[in-house]
Amino acid sequence: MSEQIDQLDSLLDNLSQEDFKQEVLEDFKIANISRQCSLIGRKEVLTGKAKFGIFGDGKEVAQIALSKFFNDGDWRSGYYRDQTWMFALDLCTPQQWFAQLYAHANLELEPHSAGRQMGGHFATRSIDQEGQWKDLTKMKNTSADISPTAGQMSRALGLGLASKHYRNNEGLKDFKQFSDNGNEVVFASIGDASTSEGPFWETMNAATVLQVPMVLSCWDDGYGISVPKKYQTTKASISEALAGFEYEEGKGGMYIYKTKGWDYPHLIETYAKAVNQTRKTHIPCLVHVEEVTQPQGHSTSGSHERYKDEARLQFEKDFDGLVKMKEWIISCGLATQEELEVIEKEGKEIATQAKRDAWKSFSGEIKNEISEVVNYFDQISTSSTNIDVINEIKTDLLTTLDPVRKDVMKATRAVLRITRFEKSAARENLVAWKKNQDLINQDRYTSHLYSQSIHAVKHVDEVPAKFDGELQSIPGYQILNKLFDYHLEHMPELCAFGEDVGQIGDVNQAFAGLQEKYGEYRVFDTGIRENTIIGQGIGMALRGLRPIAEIQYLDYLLYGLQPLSDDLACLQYRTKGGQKAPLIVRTRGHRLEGIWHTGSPMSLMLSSLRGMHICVPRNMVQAAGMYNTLLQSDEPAIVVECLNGYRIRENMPSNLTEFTLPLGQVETVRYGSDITVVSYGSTLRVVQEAAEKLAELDIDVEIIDVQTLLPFDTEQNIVESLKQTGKILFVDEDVPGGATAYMYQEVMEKQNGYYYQDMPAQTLAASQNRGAYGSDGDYFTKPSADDIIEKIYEMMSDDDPASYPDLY
Ligand SMILES: Cc1ncc(C[n+]2csc(CCOP(=O)(O)OP(=O)(O)O)c2C)c(N)n1
Repeated sequence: MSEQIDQLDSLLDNLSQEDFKQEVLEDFKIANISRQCSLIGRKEVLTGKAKFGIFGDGKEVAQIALSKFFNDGDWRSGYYRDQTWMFALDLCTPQQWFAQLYAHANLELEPHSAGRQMGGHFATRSIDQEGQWKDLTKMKNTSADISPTAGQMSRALGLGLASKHYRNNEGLKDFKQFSDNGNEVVFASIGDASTSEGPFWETMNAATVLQVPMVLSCWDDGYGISVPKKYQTTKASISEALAGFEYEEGKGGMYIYKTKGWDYPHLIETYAKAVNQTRKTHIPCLVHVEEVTQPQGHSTSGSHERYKDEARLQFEKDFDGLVKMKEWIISCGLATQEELEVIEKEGKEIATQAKRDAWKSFSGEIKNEISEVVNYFDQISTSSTNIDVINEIKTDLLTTLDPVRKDVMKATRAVLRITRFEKSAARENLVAWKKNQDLINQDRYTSHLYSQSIHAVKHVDEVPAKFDGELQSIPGYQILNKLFDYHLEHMPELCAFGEDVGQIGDVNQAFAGLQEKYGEYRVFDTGIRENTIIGQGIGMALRGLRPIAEIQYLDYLLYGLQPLSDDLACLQYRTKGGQKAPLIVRTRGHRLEGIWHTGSPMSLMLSSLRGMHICVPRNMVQAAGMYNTLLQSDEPAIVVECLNGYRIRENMPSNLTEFTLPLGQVETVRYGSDITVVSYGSTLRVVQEAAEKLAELDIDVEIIDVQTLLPFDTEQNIVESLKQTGKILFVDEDVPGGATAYMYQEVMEKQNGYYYQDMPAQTLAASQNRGAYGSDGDYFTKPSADDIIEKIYEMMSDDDPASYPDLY
């Protein structure tokens, strides 16, 4: 036994005997605090003080072992079971943990998400209040958790890849606040059942292909909610299923370790070996932690007695990590049963006190609000004819068990409704109070969808494009090529990757020759794996790099949409401005050929990517202006280039690399007096063609290119055009009711366009099926110039049939 202790001690910096003992006892204490948090947390949910609980009981010992090897600068990309890990690293206190359980919308007391995320969703704060990066090498980092199972995996790939870049890319040597020569490891964690998800396999493959420093822990408790692993995993074992990935000299792969969730010494030995190896070599590894328990079952939504048999339930008791750790400590003579019982008691007291403190702060805020409104209610009722109803509302509020902010607001709004015909200073005061609270609540619950930092897109200065001197007219792809060449030269943190982006410089040549010029750490190929291309970009951007991740065709964005929507788009929001990942997704879309190279699913993005900017340039010069803006800002965006536009010649601005296109600014590309047509992207050229033909029919069209769908016409210029023409048509090649409906709503509702129409606004989109192949397919499924001409003519004819007789 003493040999085992000596060996363990040698892994823990050869501590003195006393220090070693203290460390073990401290570990036991943290494990107990964490367990007690889980036990108390469940009660808090079942008694109604918190809404939902999902806890880390059963995973304590493994996470304590892991955290011993987690250094400053390292990153975690984990999931909701990792509370003990967070406690052990001091990245979350038990009180903060309870604050999150109660959804305390207070950043100081709940710094992980300001109450926006359900319990167990952790995030450290990488940026300060102004949005500036902190020194990430001096802190232990955790990327912001998300709930979709395996959603943490693709991001982990990028976090790990960043280390590889910082180690191998000479140009990054000065980026000292992000890396110490690439020595940082990304620690990912996942439950056994979640390894069934596609992103898990995609990540494992990419991580081993790329050889990134990832230590992946699989907490294997045998179930995904109620479904046992025999229905989840080949051979019911993730390490066996991954055997073909195992490292072989000269061939690559990953190291695979197996250990048990209750075996404290073996866990330490395993993590010591795994992490040191991975840190040094950047070879990824899996630590398959088996025989993990889940003493309280999956979550507060149900009990595990429903699906675990007697034998399993007994196993959960016998192999509880805390029980086993206690046995081990006693058997080594490091402490007695009595001494450990004292620690257990202390753990319970600490967790109980943390719960009390967190609840006191949370409920204290609400109590204050209640006493404020009740005071107003009393004042109002002195002169109100509705005194009985107000008193009833007040009593209801005062007798609500564990009231929350919603109860305060509901009561306030009810009183204001019932007293709507009354006038009193007291009522005015309550109105003022409510308005003020509305602002505060906006900040509490809906702020930070977009960056609020000084680097936000809206703060980038506008620099208009100049067309001085002799105009150079070159194909669009060459314009982008010159642009990316310049930025790669001037921004060492910039890199671009995707399918066929490296060697051939993307399928449309915008990066042609740039890998040769800047090397394989700047412009590089990836496998065909859209989900992890996005995750790769997110992880790299979280660590100070500026990735441009390419999705080869917009139609294939669906594979990458999950991390964009679940992870990137809501990153600032779910951390309330604590993390940023200014990833630029570059893709190409709209009409070209066939069902999967002609899509324009803008409404898909509009509904799933709030939090990102959606840029839809009509040509490559406009795209260049957008890239220039984005590269100066700290916000994520997707740029949809026109798939059919790369060979079209465009006049190149003389300040190509400096001009910026403010996002949210529309451009009127043709002035006219009869009708306003609003469009973007590839359709815009078709609208322009139609407008020239319509001029021959005596119809003068004004064309507005919206340029970006998010943000949308921030200066509200479209309605100004409508005021002049009285007629408006929204045209694109999304499905009917897609982005045209979105633009319609923006102009009619937000810009009050409704009041300036001579006739109802109209939309013209593609047909609702996907675009058919060939020129005929395009003609009959996408809006053609003929369709646009006839639509506009019809509108003119409805208004003035004498001047515009029916065409057919
Ligand atoms: C994409 C997705 N599908 C379903 C769920 C619902 N869900 C939450 S946890 C869970 C089981 C996960 O089991 P496992 O990976 O073994 O982790 P454990 O909770 O057991 O630690 C499921 C199905 C989810 N969160 N995300």
